[in-house]
Amino acid sequence: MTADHTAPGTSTSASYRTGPLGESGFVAPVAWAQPAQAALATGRVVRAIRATRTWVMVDPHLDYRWAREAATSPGLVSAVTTVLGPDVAIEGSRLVAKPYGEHFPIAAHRDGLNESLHVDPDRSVAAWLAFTDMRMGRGSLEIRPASHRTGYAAEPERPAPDTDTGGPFLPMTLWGGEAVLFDMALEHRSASNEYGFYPRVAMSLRFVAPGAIVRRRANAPAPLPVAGDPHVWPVREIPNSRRSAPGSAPTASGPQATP
Ligand SMILES: O=C(O)CCC(=O)C(=O)O
Repeated sequence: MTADHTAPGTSTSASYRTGPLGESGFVAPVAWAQPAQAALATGRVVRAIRATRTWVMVDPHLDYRWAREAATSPGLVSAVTTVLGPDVAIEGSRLVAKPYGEHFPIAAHRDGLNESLHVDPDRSVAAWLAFTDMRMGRGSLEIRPASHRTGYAAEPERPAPDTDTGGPFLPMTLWGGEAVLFDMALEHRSASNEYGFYPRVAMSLRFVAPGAIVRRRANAPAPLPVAGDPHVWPVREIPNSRRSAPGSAPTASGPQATP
């Protein structure tokens, strides 16, 4: 395989990348709201969940004011532009609410590379926003520090044998209103909500800098610019021969509806 056929963020040997967030591949906590604001937003999320009868929403930042306000909060956007530079857009988002007591784990995966999306992890960053407090047993995000260093080459369940980045998953302990930024190629997962008797609510976002998008599904909504020049978002297409990257879509085996 020549360098010409190696997609951004992939590695085929023991060459490691560092990425925009450094050796650990994550930074936390990043404040995106005051606790009271996060609680207010959670109330709106719960109303939307009841109205739509779904625990998982795709791209809520396009449809809901509470999601747009959270995604564009000054604290969050400032942290993202510090990492990616002045021009930043939201490529996509996902809201996951987990009802108390339901079996609803999300399997280990990496963001930014699946059958309908490929973004360059060196020009993008993922954010996970806690709306509710994320303490022990609440089904918080668990990340595997430094697992991004192999790029997209290593599957979550089967790290490449030449890596030394394997380690335990680290549960994120966050208050509502706090976020974690992490490398698109960092392995992460979450468990079921087994504590607290009320839903746990979080929203994940994919932020991109210009040139980060390698491939997206044809009908994907345009990236939403949130900082800098809004006229810099051409989608860079890649040849069909390079569209066979291994999928890494998360599998949520929990409830998809009926809140
Ligand atoms: O909110 C969660 O439990 C995890 C969400 C996630 O991993 C994702 O959207 O990629």
